[in-house]
Amino acid sequence: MKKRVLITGITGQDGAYLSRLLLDKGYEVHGIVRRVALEDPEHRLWRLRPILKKINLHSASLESYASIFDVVEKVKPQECYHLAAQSFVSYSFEDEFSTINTNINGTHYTLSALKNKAPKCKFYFAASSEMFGKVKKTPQTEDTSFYPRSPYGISKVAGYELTRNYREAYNLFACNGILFNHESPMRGYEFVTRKITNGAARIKAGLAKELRLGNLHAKRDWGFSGDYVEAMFLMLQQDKPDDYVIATGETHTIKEFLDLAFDHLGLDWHKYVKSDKSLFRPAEVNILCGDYSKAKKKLKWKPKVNFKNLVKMMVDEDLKLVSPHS
Ligand code: G4F
Repeated sequence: MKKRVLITGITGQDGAYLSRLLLDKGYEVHGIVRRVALEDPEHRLWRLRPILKKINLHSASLESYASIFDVVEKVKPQECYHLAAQSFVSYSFEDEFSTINTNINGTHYTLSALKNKAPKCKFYFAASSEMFGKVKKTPQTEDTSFYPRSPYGISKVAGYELTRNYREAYNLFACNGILFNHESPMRGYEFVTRKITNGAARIKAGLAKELRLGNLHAKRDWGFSGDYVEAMFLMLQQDKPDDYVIATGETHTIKEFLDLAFDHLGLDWHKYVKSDKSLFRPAEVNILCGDYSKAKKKLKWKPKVNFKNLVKMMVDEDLKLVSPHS
């Protein structure tokens, strides 16, 4: 009998990589999507297109306990990866209520439905390095205290605590993956890495003349999503549930990302990048750098794709997309 897995947020970057990984491992993959996604698969399910026939999609909303409960009752998963969230930090400042309500309630509903209908199911929560916010120390470990700087970060701290509490109070096999920024050619266009690689490719192809960005001084620890979903999987294969930092241990500025991306195309970014004050955040996270020693020791996990190759991979794929016939 195949193992049944339920993935919330299956339409996103991580959902797409994780479903492929679990299909390869012989799982029966179920995913929760919004009803609108099923009505508009061309635009909303593009990341899943090559595997659509191999997975089972269920319509439900993170805002409705009843809808999550129904799917959990129907699928009775043995593993559940809760990736769904309003995950764009910048937008969380504009609509803090919906970010906080959806992210916290969605996590709570999923945990509660599992407790009631699939209490043996192993649960993974997509926690985030945004929880460290105004960092207390560098590099950040599982023991570094949180100081979130955005409604998004606050919602993730609450999700993290809910996950821990369901583990301690209800004996659920529940893990927090404290994932640092992770990117890929399937990254959404609103995040800075994809905005840069897509922008650079469009400039190279003559489709754009400039790229407007906000704070170029922020530092991030950027890894590859394909590597990070393996860590999620490994967390749920352990004997005991626990929390893990998943990172590369390296930090780079947005400027360094620009250098590599534009250099790769033989361009000088200084000629094209324009500073746009409206893209600065009201409260910024200046530096993130993760220490993944615990994951290395316990999960035997380490990142495979380094910063330079990640940037190159993303630029190459974006160049193909903007100039498909060259
Ligand atoms: O790419 P970003 O939007 O990612 P951010 O805010 O670090 O969040 C991502 O990583 C988190 C893990 O730490 C996840 F939890 C979260 O869901 C998401 O995946 O911005 C990165 C940095 C920021 O400092 C931002 O101010 O890039 C800076 N930046 C400068 N110009 C910009 C821009 N960010 C965006 N999105 N767009 C700009 O034009």
